[in-house]
Amino acid sequence: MNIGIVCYPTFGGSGVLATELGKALAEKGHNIHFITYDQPVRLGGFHTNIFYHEVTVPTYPLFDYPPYETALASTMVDVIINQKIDLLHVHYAIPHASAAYMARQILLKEGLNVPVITTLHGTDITLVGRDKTYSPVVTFSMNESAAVTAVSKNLRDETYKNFKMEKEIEVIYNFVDAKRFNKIPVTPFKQVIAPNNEKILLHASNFRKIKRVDDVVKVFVKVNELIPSKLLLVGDGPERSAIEELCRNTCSRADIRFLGRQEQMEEILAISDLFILPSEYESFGLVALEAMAAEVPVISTNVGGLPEININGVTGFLSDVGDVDDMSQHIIKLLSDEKAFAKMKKNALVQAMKFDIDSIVPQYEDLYQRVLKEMSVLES
Ligand code: GMT
Repeated sequence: MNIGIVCYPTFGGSGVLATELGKALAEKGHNIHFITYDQPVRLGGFHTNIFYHEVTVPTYPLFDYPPYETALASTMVDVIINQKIDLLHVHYAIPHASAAYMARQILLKEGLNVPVITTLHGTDITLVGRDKTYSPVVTFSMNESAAVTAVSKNLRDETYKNFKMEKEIEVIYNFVDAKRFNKIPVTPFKQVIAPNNEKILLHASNFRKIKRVDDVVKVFVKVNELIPSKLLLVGDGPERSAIEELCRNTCSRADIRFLGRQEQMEEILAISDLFILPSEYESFGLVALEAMAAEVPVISTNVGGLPEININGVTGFLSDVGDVDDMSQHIIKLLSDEKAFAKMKKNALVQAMKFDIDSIVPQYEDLYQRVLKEMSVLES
């Protein structure tokens, strides 16, 4: 199949998932055409059947807001015609689903019927998409898609609750390539971070308010009082300077390291003991799944899709949003019980395997086949 994938090229989970899906489909022989404004961060090196089409948005003095959606729809039309695209898969509804609708209408006039599949990732529904500034367009373009998928049951239900859906939403969970996260021994790196064999706690996010990174620091401070530990903070975003200040005021500079944005999460996970994700909401929590694939138990909140991935008392622990006492107590207890900790690490990997790339990617392929079949039945 010739498949067009539209996503955000950044470090966000939706872009990461879309890129990993494209790479996996290319491995299976499909031709994958990424259409976005920058090279997706996880794309990496050269792949024979992966192509990247950049969306450029010309500026003009009249435009206070350059019209990205129009440029995106026009690029979609161009790529679909010239690369003979069979199907367009857009990740994150805003503005990808509505741009795809526009492209599809243009192509229908040319006698080309290219179905659009929209995958909902989270904030496109729960935060941004629900805002009345966007919701009529998001609702319309979801309903006009040939199929809509959500990355968790919780996100599916939230979408039904908040939008007038005429379309059924299929759940296709996010996935992880567990092989990539086999613990790689990285002793020298570990020695630099934790020279006295301290425990290593990890958090990774885009440092937005919804991630509650301040709770990560508060939890760490409590744990470190009883168990000598180090905290690694991966990522960057609007809250970073406030978090740096909180760290300066509450703990020793030597105990916390800001690593910035990182592509090689597997190397950092390989030296980590626990992953902390205290978010206000996560539709899924792809980083938590990657942690589990690296046998790193997850201390998370109990919101959104997180309980579908992180099983309380089995693969990690779930706490109420903001309950830093509960989170730190779970960590202290777990790190003090070697046997329970070892078991939880194994459980984390077993659970992550349920979301392995080899079982999830075929679900997308089946969906593509179904959509193309339904379309050809309608046309005949
Ligand atoms: O978490 C973010 O802010 C990034 C966001 C995105 O769109 O890239 O992540 C969302 O999609 C990920 C991939 O499906 C999910 O794992 C994240 O849980 C989800 N984020 C939220 O729901 C807040």
